Amino acid sequence: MSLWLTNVYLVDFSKEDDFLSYLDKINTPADLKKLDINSLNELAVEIRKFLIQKISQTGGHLASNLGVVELTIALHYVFDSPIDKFIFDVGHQTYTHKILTGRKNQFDSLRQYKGLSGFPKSRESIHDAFNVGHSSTSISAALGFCISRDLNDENYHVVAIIGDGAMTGGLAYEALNNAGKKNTNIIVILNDNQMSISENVGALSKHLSDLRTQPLYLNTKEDLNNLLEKIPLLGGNIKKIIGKTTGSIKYFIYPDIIFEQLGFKYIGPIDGHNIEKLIQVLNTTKKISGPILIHVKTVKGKGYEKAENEPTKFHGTEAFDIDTGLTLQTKIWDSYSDVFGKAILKLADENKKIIAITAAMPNGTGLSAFQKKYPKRVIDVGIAEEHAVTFAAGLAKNNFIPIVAIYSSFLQRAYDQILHDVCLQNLHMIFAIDRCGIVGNDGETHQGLFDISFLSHIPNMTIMSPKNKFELINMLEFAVKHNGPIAIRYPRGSASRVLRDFNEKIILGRAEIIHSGEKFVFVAFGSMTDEMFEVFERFQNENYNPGFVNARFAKPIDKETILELCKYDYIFCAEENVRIGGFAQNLFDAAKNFNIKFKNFYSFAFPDEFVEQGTRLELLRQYKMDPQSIYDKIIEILET
Ligand SMILES: Cc1ncc(C[n+]2csc(CCOP(=O)(O)OP(=O)(O)O)c2C)c(N)n1
Repeated sequence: MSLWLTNVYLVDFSKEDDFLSYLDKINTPADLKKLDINSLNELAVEIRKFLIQKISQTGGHLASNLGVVELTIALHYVFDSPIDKFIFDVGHQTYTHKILTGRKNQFDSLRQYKGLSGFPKSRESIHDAFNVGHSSTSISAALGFCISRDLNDENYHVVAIIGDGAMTGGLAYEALNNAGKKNTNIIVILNDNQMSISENVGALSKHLSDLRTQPLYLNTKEDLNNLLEKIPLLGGNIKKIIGKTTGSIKYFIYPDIIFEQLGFKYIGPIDGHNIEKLIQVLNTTKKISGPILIHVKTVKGKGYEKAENEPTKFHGTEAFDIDTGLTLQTKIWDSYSDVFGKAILKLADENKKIIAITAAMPNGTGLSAFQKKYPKRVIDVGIAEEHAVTFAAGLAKNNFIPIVAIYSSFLQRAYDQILHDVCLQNLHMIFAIDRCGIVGNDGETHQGLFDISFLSHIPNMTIMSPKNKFELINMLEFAVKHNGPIAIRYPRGSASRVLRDFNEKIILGRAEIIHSGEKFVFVAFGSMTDEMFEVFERFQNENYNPGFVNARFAKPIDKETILELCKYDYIFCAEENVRIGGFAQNLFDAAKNFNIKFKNFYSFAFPDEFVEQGTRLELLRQYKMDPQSIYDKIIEILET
């Protein structure tokens, strides 16, 4: 049992009495500041054990959090939160920060309905300076804090903490470019573990690994002399070296470092697991003015062997067994991502023009097998959704068939690229939109509840959603043959097998009539088919004869579909999207455009608000979209 923490981070589990002896005493960052270095190191061991135990029960972002334990301790030791501001990028690595800021007792509810969020939330704590969940925002937000601080003549430190993965996002460079020429004190900490969710990609990643191997951070005069002696070996790269003493740290200005060229003083690379050195560097940094970037090297999954060996698997994990590292929930059915991955590989075998693009999520989107078989035809662009779409548009313009596989909430980033670069030119491109609807534990930053709305407004765009796994395969085949931009949205989790015997040929804009009934009809879009069909069957058992329609398309919707629906007195639609701009609204507008009037029209969809974390069922119940609530509402309507 004691073997799951690696090397020096090993805890002796036989001494149960000692467990949490430091952690128990830490409720605020001020408590931390009373500890000496040895105690801080002990505390780091306790935090690791705490994280592994808690996350093994709740699930969560284990590997990323294990990597920043020492860094977070050092930050809270040196700076004075909440006066000083920590702006975390993505925010999935803030568990130690939460522990140190009075939230350790809430970890049993981590990522659960009404529980502790897995991301920074100002409503949870004054120590969470900026809410986040999507990548590459930290430097921009931090700069906003800095400039407002300067305008108010205030005096505090602002620290952005960004991973090397998040640093592949364009927004980070827009911020660096802006900050580098501002005479403001901003500290950026680059947490470089060489990993995004999967291995990090791109030229910057290569640049960082070059930096990792060069001892640019120097602590003693000896180090400096040693390096100077080695300069000829380093070739002409170093144009200017300035050894500068500020407190006990010396740093080099090394003009070939991208951050230096953007106007930042670069310090690093620093061992991100050495608390003493981190404290020393951060203390010195506080005294240096202007934009500073500290390059910290960490190991993703540090301390838990299984996570160190498989950082991608443990980036975000379900509950797992600590000894074996195996997830507790055994998977019965394929997920939609799995179905997509297999189907697209088959299509790619048949059509050499098919190319898949992922924004740093080859595993999550189900593209791993395709990537393995055709490495040149699956392109991971990094966490760069905007670029992914415009890059794909270039491919499409040259007669390739790009399939852009991106989660719904991250595709929000690329709205203008979809509009301006793809739809305006009516390019044939497929958007495979995963994680549509409720995503569960990641909460409001990750819910995929807006894609129908933001895509529906764009001319030329076609939007589909399958009722089950078989229809996803048919829709992909349809999309490859279609001419123009086309989106297929599907949810997280096990792929449905409902209505598997219904597979009428797909016709653009046409719904699939599952059952022609009388008086009222259910119209289900995509992932709500299961729930609506359950309600439909219940009514059938109660001797009603309602109709049931699988919508298939949110845009366009053809006249035949409208003519079929308008024969009913009541139409009940359901979709996992916000109501505004969603499928039902499109259907209603389509009828209007054909000068056809529906008699009574109802939609079950999400309201105009952000939906918090919870399981899909918990949230469907909260928003009265679970089968029982839908049934009750329909009875109420029919009886009034
Ligand atoms: C815009 C956006 N795209 C994708 C993601 C999914 N995502 C979450 S964390 C992550 C990798 C982040 O890597 P890094 O910044 O290096 O942090 P690490 O987990 O390695 O510490 C990705 C791709 C996201 N949160 N936001």
